[in-house]
Amino acid sequence: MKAHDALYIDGAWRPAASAETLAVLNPVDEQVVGHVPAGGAEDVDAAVRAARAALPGWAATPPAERAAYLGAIRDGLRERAAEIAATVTAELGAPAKIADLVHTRLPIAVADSYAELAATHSFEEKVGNSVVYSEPVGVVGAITPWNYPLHQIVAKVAPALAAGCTVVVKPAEDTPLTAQLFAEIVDAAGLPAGVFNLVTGLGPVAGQALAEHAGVDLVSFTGSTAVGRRIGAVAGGAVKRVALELGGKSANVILPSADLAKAVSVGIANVMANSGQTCSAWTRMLVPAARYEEAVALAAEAAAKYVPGERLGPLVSARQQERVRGYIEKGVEEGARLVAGGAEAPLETGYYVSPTVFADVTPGMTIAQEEIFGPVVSILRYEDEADALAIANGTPYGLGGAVWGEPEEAVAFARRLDTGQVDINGGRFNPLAPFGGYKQSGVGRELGAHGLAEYLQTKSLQF
Ligand code: TXE
Repeated sequence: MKAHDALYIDGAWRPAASAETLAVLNPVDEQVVGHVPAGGAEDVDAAVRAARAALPGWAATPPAERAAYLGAIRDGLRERAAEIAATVTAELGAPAKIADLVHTRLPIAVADSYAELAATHSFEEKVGNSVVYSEPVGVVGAITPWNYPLHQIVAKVAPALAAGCTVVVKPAEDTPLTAQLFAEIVDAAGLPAGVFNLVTGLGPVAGQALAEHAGVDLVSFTGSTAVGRRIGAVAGGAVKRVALELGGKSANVILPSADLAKAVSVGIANVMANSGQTCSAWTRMLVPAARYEEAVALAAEAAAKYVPGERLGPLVSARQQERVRGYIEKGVEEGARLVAGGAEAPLETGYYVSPTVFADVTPGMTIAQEEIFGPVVSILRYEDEADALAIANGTPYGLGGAVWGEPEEAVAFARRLDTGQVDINGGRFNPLAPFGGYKQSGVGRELGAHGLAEYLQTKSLQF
């Protein structure tokens, strides 16, 4: 595994101001797989200055040319797909199949969608006696988490570049190697110096410096609600744009008319994929009382197929493993019935947590309210549709969700959910569909034309 001992600023790999480095661990064997520089405020400042200097030129580059650069980035991602998957496996612990199918191919599809959108989007529009121009917001500070190391970066950088913005990325300290690989690909695509910059470092140091920098016009953050709140406050105080993609506690609502076996098995797979480290994961399964025990038995059986170390990868870090085990203990303490898994670590080495299913979960329990971010599913029973709706909407979050049942009924139910995205009878990922939260799950949308709009501001000329 090659790792850079430098930051990518103004079109070149440059040493950080301090010689301090951060070790990157493989969550499977707990061994060090690389070191990256611990960038600080001085480095962030250099990166933001480079992005500002590059802004006028990039903003004035015709959208079709920006689209061509995005196409080159997409091609670079395709060419180095195997390396990307291996890097994600090394620093996140994702099993090889998921590293390829989800962590590599999905962001390639997103990059592709923006290469297309940059070329086809209309950046000016005639409205009556006015012409309305969509112009780039400016310099973007992108702060990304570790759960989808490449996707989280591409979902911000691709629309920002398509819009004509320049970018400084501060990736998560747990997964900076994939970010460095992405920077290499951007570099090879030949973008003008300063359009894309990468500063690795700690959240409260490099991340905070980026969010607070006066030269940043928009902060796009994905991560915990706690940090998101602070970033929102900083951005609000400075009157700069902000996009926040935060936590979730999404409901998988199984209506009486649903194919129960399918809804349960896809529901379990949805949570176990990426070991539960997905902000939109369907962590609450809502089942009609009449079919409750049947669903519980099916769920326990489905979960047991996710063998830790085989189909189920570890969590990203010892810290996350401890956090998730703490939630499992809390679930038991509060009286939920454990039907699969448990808090005990299943393997001696690696940050694994067993696939865990709780039955008899009531809506007020901690495990039914807080984001666990591990392979843990809570099954709740409901009496009628009104009850199901109140439970589904009864958390501070509203990011994803699913409804299973007769299609018209399922759509009608989904329309009443306070959430940004709902899969009907197991929908497929669509890189053009807007993704983002209602309520405390965030502000703004990613992906597709809605994602592009986050990076644009409008100017109207009247005639
Ligand atoms: O997140 P942090 P953590 C949730 C999930 C998880 C919990 C904690 O519930 O269990 O958050 O994860 C940077 N100023 N999600 O602690 O700290 C940090 O360096 C500026 C949901 O890892 O929010 C990283 O780049 N930046 C989620 C990014 O913020 C700061 C994905 C996210 O890290 C900062 C990840 C600061 N003061 C966790 N402090 C999702 N929505 O998908 C940290 N950072």
